[in-house]
Amino acid sequence: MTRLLFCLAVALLTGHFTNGQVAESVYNYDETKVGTYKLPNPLINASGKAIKTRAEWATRRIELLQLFAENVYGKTPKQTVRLRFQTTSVDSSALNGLAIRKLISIKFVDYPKLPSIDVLLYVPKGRKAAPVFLGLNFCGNHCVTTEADLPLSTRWMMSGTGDVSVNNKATEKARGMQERRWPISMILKRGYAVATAYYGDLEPDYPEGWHAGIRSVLGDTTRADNWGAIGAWAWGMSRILDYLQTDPAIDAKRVISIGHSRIGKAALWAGAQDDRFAAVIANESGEGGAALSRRWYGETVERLNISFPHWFCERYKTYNKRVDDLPVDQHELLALVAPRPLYVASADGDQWSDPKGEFLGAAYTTPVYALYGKVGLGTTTFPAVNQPIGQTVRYHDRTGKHDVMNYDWEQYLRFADELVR
Ligand code: GTR
Repeated sequence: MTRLLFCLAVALLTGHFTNGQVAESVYNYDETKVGTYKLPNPLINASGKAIKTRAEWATRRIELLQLFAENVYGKTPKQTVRLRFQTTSVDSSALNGLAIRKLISIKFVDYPKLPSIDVLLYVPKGRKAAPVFLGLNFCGNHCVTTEADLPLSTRWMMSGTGDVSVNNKATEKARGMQERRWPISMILKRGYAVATAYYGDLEPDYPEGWHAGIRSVLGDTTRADNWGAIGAWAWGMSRILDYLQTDPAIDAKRVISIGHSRIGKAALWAGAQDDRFAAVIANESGEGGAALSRRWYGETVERLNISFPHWFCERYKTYNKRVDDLPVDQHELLALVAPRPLYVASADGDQWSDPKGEFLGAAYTTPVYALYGKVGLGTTTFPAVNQPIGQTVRYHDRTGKHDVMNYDWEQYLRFADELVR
């Protein structure tokens, strides 16, 4: 009873309910109340010098990466980790003969106690060196497909409704649970491979989860700029890319980093740091992703840090009540993808992610793409729903809720056809 009262008091004080549920009503959804804010200029460096050339941008880019590491995501450890790629299964006629399906375990040679990253890879049959969409998944590889022979992940799983996990272990009920978000056959038919792995292989998604993941052996937990879980997930995407570079079935120069929501934040941070990613797609990545932090709308930096204290670096929390002091804002993260193609997407039923803030994040990359003679988004006018816009940088605001729908994939496939192939 006391515990219940305590939880209720905490919930009322912080607007936070358990399981990451948030009393969204206490947050601003009124455009007229957003107020004014001054964004840092990606083309003015820390000493106030204007950046005018690609060579100067190359140096500014490093500075921005450092600022994001020191203040937002934490520093990604630089040391090379020895990996062993072990193919554990190959089905040369998966999904009704559409694909070759492989399971690959990425093992950490020097840390045998760490869980491996278990990659599920589909390659379109009959295609040589396929471009690939690489994205982590929320609930284990068995969630993205109904194929009965795919082993259930044995890792820690978030509790979910309908017995999809019991005592934080996946059950058969989770099989295919997020199949709709991963239209694998549709993607394969367009000539692309799909690579995915459970984000919990890198770090289970709860505050103490780091003890069971890569951050237990890499980094320095005493530092205010130590990497957070998003950093760990992003790092994992680069390790999967390390594997993909060794697989002749894959065109490793055409690996697209993709992610939804918190995994979209990770996909952006991965694509910003690792320019081997040919393009980046952030689906409804929201606060700490594509949305401008200084815009007071929907989720806030403070809310993010209270609900998910393990996602970012400790120093990020010091900006909870003073976001205007952040030396960066999220349009500069997006600009780090330049000159590579970037897609930012929102949903009108997902105001928590601040669609307009995501749009503006994408729009304000314009001067950086211009340095490369490229048109980024090409407009600062927020488009109507279901009206994809842009050139090297693209954006849409889909009707519907916070999710990944076929509509989103149709745009991503067109974007990849036009810009990545
Ligand atoms: C929400 C969080 C968002 C977003 C989302 C998700 O609870 O507030 O920032 O990351 O979770 O990952 O689905």
